[in-house]
Amino acid sequence: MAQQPSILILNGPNLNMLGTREPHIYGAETLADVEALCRAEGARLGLEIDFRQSNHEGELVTWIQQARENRSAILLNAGAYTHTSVAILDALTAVDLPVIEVHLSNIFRREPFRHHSYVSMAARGVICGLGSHGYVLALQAADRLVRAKAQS
Ligand code: CA2
Repeated sequence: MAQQPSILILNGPNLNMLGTREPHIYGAETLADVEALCRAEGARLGLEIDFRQSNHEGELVTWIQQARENRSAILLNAGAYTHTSVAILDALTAVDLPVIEVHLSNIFRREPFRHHSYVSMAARGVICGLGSHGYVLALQAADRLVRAKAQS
């Protein structure tokens, strides 16, 4: 592979608030801490990391569409849009890249409305309930998928 694979890491609404409230659910780390973890793991694996957050559904859709041009895989914590957004599902389906869905909390131990994920229908795998370490595990999974595809 000539260039480093590039991984788009997208974070949805309210994840910019991490570390300020509800640490018993989401942990005490800020989103900047999660980004630093991802950058460290990306450097270890030889992956370029593009880490973003938006509170706007349409902006997330646009970023997913643009990933087709120059990204190798997408890690997505769509926040509450996980449970509501057909638009994000459609964008993920169309982009034709490996998608790993990540959640900090274990959505299956929470309210019933969090048990259904539209994102899962387009995801190769889902990691939830492991806090920020889930992002690290998801990057390892993306690395494996991308390198296996490059060899095939
Ligand atoms: O567990 C996750 O990662 C979630 O995607 C987080 C979303 C939630 O709607 C999903 O059901 C599960 C919410 C993120 C909001 O994060 C906050 C953190 C601190 C203060 C306020 C919100």
